[in-house]
Amino acid sequence: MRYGYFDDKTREYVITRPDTPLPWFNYLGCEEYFGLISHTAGGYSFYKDARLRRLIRYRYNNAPMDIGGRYIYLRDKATGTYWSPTWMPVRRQLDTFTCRHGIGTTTIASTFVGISAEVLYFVPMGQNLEIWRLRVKNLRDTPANLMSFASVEFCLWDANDDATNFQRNYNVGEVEVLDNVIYHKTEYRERRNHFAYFTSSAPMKAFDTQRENFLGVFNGWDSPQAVAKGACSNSIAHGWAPVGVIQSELILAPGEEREVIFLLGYMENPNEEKFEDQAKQVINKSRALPLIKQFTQAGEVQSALENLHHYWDALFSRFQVTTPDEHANRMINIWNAYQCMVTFNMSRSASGFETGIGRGMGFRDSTQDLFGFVHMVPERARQRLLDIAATQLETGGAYHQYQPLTKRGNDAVGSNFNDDPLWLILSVCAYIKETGDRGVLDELVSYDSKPGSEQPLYEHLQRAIQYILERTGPHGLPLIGRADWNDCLNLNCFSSEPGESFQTTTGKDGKVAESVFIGGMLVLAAHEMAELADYLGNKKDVDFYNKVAADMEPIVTSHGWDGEWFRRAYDDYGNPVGSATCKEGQIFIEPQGMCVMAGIGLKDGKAEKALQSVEKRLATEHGIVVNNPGYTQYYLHLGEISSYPPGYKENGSVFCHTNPWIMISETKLGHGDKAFDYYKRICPSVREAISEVHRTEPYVYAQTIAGKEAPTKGEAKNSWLTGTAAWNFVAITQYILGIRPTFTGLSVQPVFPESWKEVTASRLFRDVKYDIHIQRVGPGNAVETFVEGRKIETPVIPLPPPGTACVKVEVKVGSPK
Ligand code: BGC
Ligand code: IFM
Repeated sequence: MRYGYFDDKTREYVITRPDTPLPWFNYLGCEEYFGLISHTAGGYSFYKDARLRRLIRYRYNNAPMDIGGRYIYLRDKATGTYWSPTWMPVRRQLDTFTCRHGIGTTTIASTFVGISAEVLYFVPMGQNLEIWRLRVKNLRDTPANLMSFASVEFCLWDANDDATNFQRNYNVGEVEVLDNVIYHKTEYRERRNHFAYFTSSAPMKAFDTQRENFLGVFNGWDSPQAVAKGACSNSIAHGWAPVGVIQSELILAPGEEREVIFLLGYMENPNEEKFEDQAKQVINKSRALPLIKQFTQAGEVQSALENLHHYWDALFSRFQVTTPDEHANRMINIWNAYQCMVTFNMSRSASGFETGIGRGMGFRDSTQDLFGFVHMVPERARQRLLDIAATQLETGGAYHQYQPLTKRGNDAVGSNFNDDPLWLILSVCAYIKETGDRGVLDELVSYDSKPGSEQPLYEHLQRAIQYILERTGPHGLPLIGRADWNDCLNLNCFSSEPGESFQTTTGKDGKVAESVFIGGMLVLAAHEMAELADYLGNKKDVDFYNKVAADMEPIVTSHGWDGEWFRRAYDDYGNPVGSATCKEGQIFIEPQGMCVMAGIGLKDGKAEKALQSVEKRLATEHGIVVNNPGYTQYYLHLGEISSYPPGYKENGSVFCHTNPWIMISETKLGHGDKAFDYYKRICPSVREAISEVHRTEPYVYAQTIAGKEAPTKGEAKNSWLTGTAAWNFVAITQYILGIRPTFTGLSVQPVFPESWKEVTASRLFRDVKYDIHIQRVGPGNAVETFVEGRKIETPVIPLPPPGTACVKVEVKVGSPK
């Protein structure tokens, strides 16, 4: 069942009824000011940091789930009837409802009692403010006398404190109302540098800034007493809960339409003013006034909207494809690319499932996210890499997480997730393949953010490999540490503090648990390093890294091989995990994907066998589950993985992040049909048709889909902020379509379904536009490549002479060789 449809022309998902299975979110802003917005206008905004600079208050795990946001009420004076054109929070049955979630814009429209209303929300480029453009039209043949109430509840900036420290925060809230603007000033006393403003293009008839005056102590947002009465009370908040409510009059002749613009903005006094105003302790309101003047004009709003569209046009136009499959087209050209940009901006901080006050940036998460956005924002990717690398430790290990504001590693979470450093190699190589910017390797980057410890980025990569080589276990496989990619597979014995939500101690002083996954990943990373060294002309390192891979490979294929598939690990007692000899958790997806991607077992049939086992034991109609059978009880020596009931999260769900590893592996074996079949099973656009089962947004990937052992199989959770976005983009574009950046040029080597006759693509690569035309001329995957009509002998297109704007590439797939 569907709750809307894709409008690919306008790049929007159009939700046609408000009662979706869950709140369906979108994001506003793409620079420093951000917001989340649900399809019924719930959500919140923040400046740079979802925890420390939050503008709008939002309560997680609430009932209803999504309440609090950017709400406008309309009230008909003649009857006293009031409603929200966004359905929430009043939830009056509307005559029509649509929410168009677009790229950086959300437009919610409805009609009720002969009045149509539409609210467009977006953040203009270059600005720290959001626009709500309300258009109201009188469809009646009599005049309409309406009142609008636009409202926000202010967060007292630090979202964590805001949600917990009431003995303090009921006393600190301060506002000021001056010349049609509500200023939210809390915190100005001690920090003197930031404030929010809320204003409107129409004159305020009245306002409220104290929540209790607007709602009434015992009312909710669904029935504010001021709206019921038709009048705000011009309340000024002294402590308690500051809000911004702007009441305006809308008297409309039959057929008349009016537009009112609301602005919510963030403003900082510059440092010198902060200093000067210390004595006065004032916020500099005059700084906000020019912006208010500008963005309350319809023409300015329209051109800001167009600028935003151009920004996204430019990003997306770097890679556009036409395949025979509309789902693939839609995901690659629009939604998957968009989700990759959102994970770039948000990492794992703020979503419907991440509160914005939890973890900072993940080392492993952010390095992988880069695969999906590096072609769109290469300069920003470069900076991101340098920031991440600076949190690496001198040992070559890495902090698992770091704070985006301070850019320092997080001691509380620690550093011994032993796969982490290897992701930096894959990520830096992806960046250089995309850009050719080998100079990045010479950038001096500190270790553990310590001044004086700076070394070239290349050395960071070398130390990452060294870190693994220095930490191997009894079978010669890499030690797993706290965990590898699977954060919840905690095989070592770490003493847990009393009061921790799950226990990871076995009471044995364990240090020997090993990871087959990291073994495979080391082979992959060492191959990358060898290729990189070759590109740099460094023969010594080529040999060294080839040897690292060659040494680990036989260890993986002996101790890491179970007979039908790759084992997952060895626990701290030396017993295999992910083996037919185990009672539960006999097979895991991760080592099958990682080892085959690393090229292990391609020649001796192990890869083929492993993928057959994946199909037999793990694949379901909703995607491929992470392990099977799921653990039915808690095991101290396995840790958090077994804290989840079978079929959920790391214990047997379709952990979508890993599915593209199997898609890529299938292409390595030449199985285009199988790869694309797996692609479609978790593809949001395909699953749109079963939205009532899938439940999260049909336009973006979720982290997990409940697995075959779960009572709610097929139900997705934790949408938006997941490494799934980047990896699926890589699987479909670089492996199934085969359009893959390499150090020496763009390579085109598709492994797509036999039934596909033709694919075209336009790809900007190192400032040159590649017009690619792929045609199937026969079965199989062998290619013949023509550049500007001339046949070339490899699938890698040589870099054209400087100044070349466009290169035409013809690829014939299935050519008899
Ligand atoms: C996982 C969670 C887990 C957490 C613990 C996350 O990355 O997705 O399942 O609870 O890490 O560290
Ligand atoms: O690999 C991790 C990732 O870093 C965060 N989310 C969960 C994944 C699997 O545990």
